Amino acid sequence: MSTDKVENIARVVANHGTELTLATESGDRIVASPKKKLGLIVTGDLVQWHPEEHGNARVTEVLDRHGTLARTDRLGHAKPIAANVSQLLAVTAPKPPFDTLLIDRYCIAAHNIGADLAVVINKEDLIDGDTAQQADDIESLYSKIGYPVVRCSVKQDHGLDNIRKILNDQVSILVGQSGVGKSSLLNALLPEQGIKTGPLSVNSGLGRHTTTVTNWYDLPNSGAIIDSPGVRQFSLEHLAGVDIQAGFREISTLAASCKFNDCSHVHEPSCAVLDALAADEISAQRYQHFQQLAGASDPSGG
Ligand SMILES: Nc1nc2c(ncn2[C@@H]2O[C@H](COP(=O)(O)OP(=O)(O)O)[C@@H](O)[C@H]2O)c(=O)[nH]1
Ligand SMILES: [Mg+2]
Ligand SMILES: [Zn+2]
Repeated sequence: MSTDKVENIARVVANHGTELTLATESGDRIVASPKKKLGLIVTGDLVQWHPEEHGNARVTEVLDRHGTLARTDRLGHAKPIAANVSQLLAVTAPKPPFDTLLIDRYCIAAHNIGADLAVVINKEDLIDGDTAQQADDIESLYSKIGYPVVRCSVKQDHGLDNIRKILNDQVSILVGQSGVGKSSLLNALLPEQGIKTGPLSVNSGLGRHTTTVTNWYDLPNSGAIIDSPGVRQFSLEHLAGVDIQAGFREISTLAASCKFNDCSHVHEPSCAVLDALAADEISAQRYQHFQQLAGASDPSGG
């Protein structure tokens, strides 16, 4: 039987290095190897494939991508984590401690790939006297900027319906520190999939690294969700200063009113950002994170 001419479209639902798992249009899962020279194929990619002899399958082409989430690799280049992402779900929790600098990095990443972002405050059951104010501050800060903020406790099965609403019609990727409950959340949303989660390790307070491959899961009604191990240490050094600034929506809007086009918002006269900061109209924390991340970025855009 000649199988040469049969080309099909499928979604990459996992990348195991040399082999890809594809979800075909009929919903089957098949394992396929990419043709040489196709470059890095990531979870979320749509590909063309054809069957080969002995039950093998070959990926022959990668279709155009949108929303490729990338981080900076060891050489300072962008390394794709997942493709065709439309929303980042930035998960945070009182344990391991809230990390707003990381949330701000995800805001930048989302903006630069044209994706939405929502903040999820998980482990509400662990919020106590010390962390209650921090949770409230995160909620008011990010909602004021215009990001949806949802609180939940996967453990107590609370708040998950609000998350389901945010996930509708989106390809969302779960991002956040290890141990905040990303895989647990996924498990609660898709109990039939049996996703591995890790207990918090006693020593570090961080979850065990149980997510080893970036996986795509179709949601029951519409949309999909991606769980990835590549989002924990998430640096953005491959982005230029202008990309960093654009990711801070409220600062970027104000910057248009600064006297100088190339205003760094540190010492210039008639700086709309500094004026807003002095008037308490923008968050000092966000401003500080902006300066920290813009200062570390590649001025040439790398
Ligand atoms: N107390 C509490 N623990 C949770 C909650 N959600 C997840 N966990 C626990 O946090 C640990 C890390 O979860 P995991 O889903 O592996 O985190 P991931 O690294 O972000 O994927 C596990 O022991 C979970 O049982 C929650 O809402 N409350
Ligand atoms: Mg995980
Ligand atoms: Zn300025």
